[in-house]
Amino acid sequence: MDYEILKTGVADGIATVTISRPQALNALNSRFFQEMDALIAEIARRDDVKVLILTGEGKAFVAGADIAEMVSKTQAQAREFSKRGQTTFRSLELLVKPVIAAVNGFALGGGCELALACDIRIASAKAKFGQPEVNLGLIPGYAGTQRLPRLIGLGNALHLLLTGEMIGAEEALRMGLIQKVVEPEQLLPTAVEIARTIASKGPKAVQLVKRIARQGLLTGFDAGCALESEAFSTLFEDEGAEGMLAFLEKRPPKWK
Ligand code: CO8
Repeated sequence: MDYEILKTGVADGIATVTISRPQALNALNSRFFQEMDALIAEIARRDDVKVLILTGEGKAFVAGADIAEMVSKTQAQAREFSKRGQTTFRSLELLVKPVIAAVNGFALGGGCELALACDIRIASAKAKFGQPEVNLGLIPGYAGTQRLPRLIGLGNALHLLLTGEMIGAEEALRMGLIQKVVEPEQLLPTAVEIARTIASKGPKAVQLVKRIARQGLLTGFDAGCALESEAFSTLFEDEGAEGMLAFLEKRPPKWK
């Protein structure tokens, strides 16, 4: 598919994708979801991509779902629009390769929900986060009511969801919504540095960590531990054997 909204670049195992619809603060429209589905499928199959970085062009990461597109929807269409977005964001979460949100500016409504579906969130000191749907007489529709409490606890989540308040990057860091705050010019270099670190590790181990940590939150502790032992053991006759041997031989590992 030809991407119009997503500007993509791949270097050194890292795909950097910029959401580019700055005239509407990168608001999420139907075209975005088509492109995002295609992008996720492409990243999944490309052997030259190990980590995905998502960022936004201009002063927003994403300022929410496209209100101009949503305003005329019927109840049935709104349900479909919500389910469509939930499915795309779930695919992003299930993508075997780690995804880093590099939040450059406004991450509001659907934009905050997009960041929540990523694995790691870092932000520019200029970033602003919020779930302002209640200001519009709406609620989040891309699983924000579900991911936010799981990520930052019910009290913090309800505070954001009920007040619609916009918070800065430092407050988001304090709540555990994001993992790091950096100066704006350091945002992409920092994201790339984190991505490079991840890309240098055992690729199967990285994919298993993502899958099992996420799965265990859904299935519970004991089921998660069972998955962990199973996956742990599969690495022994695989890249784990090379990793441990390389350590003992005092050399860098050669991953397949
Ligand atoms: N949708 C469509 N257009 C938008 C959006 C948006 N979410 N946000 C900004 N824009 C447009 C503005 O209309 C404006 O367009 P124009 O220049 O043609 O007038 C342009 O982007 C620039 O925006 P502003 O002039 O408003 O820029 P400011 O710097 O003054 O303000 C804000 C920036 C504070 C971010 C402001 O634009 C704003 O409040 N935006 C809306 C934020 C919001 O409410 N987001 C939540 C939307 S609802 C949602 O995301 C629900 C998700 C689940 C959907 C489920 C499906 C049913």
